[in-house]
Order: sequence, then structure tokens, then C-alpha cells
Amino acid sequence: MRRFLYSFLAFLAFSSAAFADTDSKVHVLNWDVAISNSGQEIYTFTGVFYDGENPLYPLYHDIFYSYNDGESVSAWVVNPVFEQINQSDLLSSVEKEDIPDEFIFYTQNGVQMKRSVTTLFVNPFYKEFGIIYRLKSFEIETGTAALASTKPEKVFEETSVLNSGDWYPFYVSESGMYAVTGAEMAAMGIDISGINPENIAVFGNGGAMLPEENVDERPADIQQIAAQITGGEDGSFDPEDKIVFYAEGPVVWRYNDRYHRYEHFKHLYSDVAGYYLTILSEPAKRVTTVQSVSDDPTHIVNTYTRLLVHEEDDHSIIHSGKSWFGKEFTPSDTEINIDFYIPDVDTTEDIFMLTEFVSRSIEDKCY
Ligand SMILES: [Ca+2]
Repeated sequence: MRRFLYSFLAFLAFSSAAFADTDSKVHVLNWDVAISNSGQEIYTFTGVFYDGENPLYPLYHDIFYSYNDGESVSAWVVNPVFEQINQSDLLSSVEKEDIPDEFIFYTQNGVQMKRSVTTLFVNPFYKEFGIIYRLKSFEIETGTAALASTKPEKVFEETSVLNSGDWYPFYVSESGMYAVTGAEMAAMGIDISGINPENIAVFGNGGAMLPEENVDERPADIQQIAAQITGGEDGSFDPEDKIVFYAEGPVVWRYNDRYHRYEHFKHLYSDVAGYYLTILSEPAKRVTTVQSVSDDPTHIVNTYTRLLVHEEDDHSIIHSGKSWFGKEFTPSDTEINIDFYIPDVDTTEDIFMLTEFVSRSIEDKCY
């Protein structure tokens, strides 16, 4: 059975808006072979796109503009027709491992010349039970939708929240739930006698690096994190009382639409993520309770995808730049053991492992 995954982003963004218009046309991929800059045979067709992530792997792409203010275009693929392709016929520039297990397309939204622009990317290969399929033809449906809400003009505060009050920094090296006790806060220099437990607040912007692209969103100021107080019901914050919250560390995971998998991003400039404790003059942000439901479940979840990473930044090959590497292998030292603890692993599912190596040599090298 062929499975199609519809563009998640597009549907999330437009689920609340009614489509004003729908347009459809058939596209036939005229598969051909070209020679890449590096001299390799690569696939080509009208509308081909090679991204920086996998520059020999062909994607189909098409760009859609919105011509009305406050409107956005969404695009998705319907009626895809595939043909089977023998692995022996597949050009070596397309690695079988890079072919996804399902048909994938996705969109990226942006703004060009003040117009909303949507780029549709279609991965023309997928594999199922070891058989590789490639896209022969498909239709693109587009619709325009009113943007759910026009972005409010960004208002910058005159001063940061850090401008007033006492702020007590602390650092975490891993993502997880954290608790700080009254005794620990006292040790940080906070006078806990007489403070209202409701006003104790945690601030932080997570552990991810600031975006490198100027155009990407980022908070203008440090944000408050919802926390929970235990032992504050009596109105006093005692040494054994706690403030509990989730804090993100310097490794974050983001979903890659291109490959349908999570990727980790390690902070390049810090091994810890910084947060602040403070006592506000008003009630702080708290974790809210959601009403429990008694309806029959629609999904029963017994397994989840465990994400684990081992990355050490010990060596910079050219003593410059952002690429750092871990263990150095030599002819007499060619092994590394990395222990991951995964309790109750589901042995019926595959494990996906991604490794990165680099080598250097004054002669021709292979590895
Ligand atoms: Ca108490």
C-alpha cells in the first residue's frame, strides 16, 4: 500500500482558514541525466532543485506567490503516479539510504518583495519493502487562504525585564525537569523569608542558539517559563519547598521535513543554557491544569521514538570555523564504544543511526 504524507506545515497553518480558490494542473517529470559540477551523473527534470544538504539528490520544486495582502498560498500534491525502478538502474548519485520510506512533499513559506511566497518541494523517490519508486506525474493543487491573523507590528519594550528586581542566574547542561528548593535559593543569595511563593518566577529562552539568519524570529527579551510550586500552599516558601519547571539544555531536536526525521542541534558556543530566578512583584507564570477527558481514546500510544546523541567537540581540523569533531582515530586506535541506555527497547522496529566522520591526508584518502 502506498502511503502519502501530506504537508503538515501547510495544513497546520491553514487549518483554520477557508480556501478561497483551488487550482490544479498535471505535471509530468521528464527524467533525464546530467553531469554535476563534480563530474557525477545526476538526475534532472524540469523544475529540479538540488539543496545544499544533499546536492546530488533531485527534488522537484515550484514557487507560488500570493498577490493579495493578508493572503497566503498553500500547495500540495495530489494523484501522484509512480514507476518502479531497479536498484541496479539507480544512479550512484542517489544513495538508497537517502530515499524515504514514504512519499514526501513539504512547503516552505517566506516573503519576497512584500508578497507571501510558498515553495513546494517534492521528493520524487520513495521506497517500500526494498522496492524503489520514482514519480512519473502528479498534480499540484493550490489554494489561497486568508492569513489567520495579520502579524501585529512588533512592539519593543523600553527596557528589558532584567532592568528591575534581583536576578539570580543558574545553568543547565541537559534538557529536563528541574527543581530548585528553598534551601538552594537561600544558598544562591535569595532571602526566602517573607517572599510570596506565588511571585517566584523562572526566566529563560531555552538552550538553542540564536538563529543565524537575521530574518528569523527570536524573542526580544528573556521570556518567563511556566513553573509549579510545591509546598507554597501555606503562603511561605520554606527551605524544603520547591519550584519545578522544564528547562531546555544546549542540545535541541528539530524535525526535518526533508527527511521526516528529527535532527539534533548542539549549541556551538556554550555547553550550558542559562536561566534566571527572580521574585516578581506580581504572581508569576504557573503551569495550568487541563480538564481531563473521559471520552474513548482515538489513539493508543505504547511506543515512542527515543532520540539520543553522542557528540564531542574536541578537535577543530583547521583550527577555525564551526566544525568540531570528537575522537581521533589512528591506525593503532580504530575503535570507539559509545553506551546508550535504552530501557524496554522495541526490537521490532529499526534503529536509525547517523554518524559523521572526517578525514584528512596529504595523499588520496578513502574511508
Ligand atoms: Ca511552605
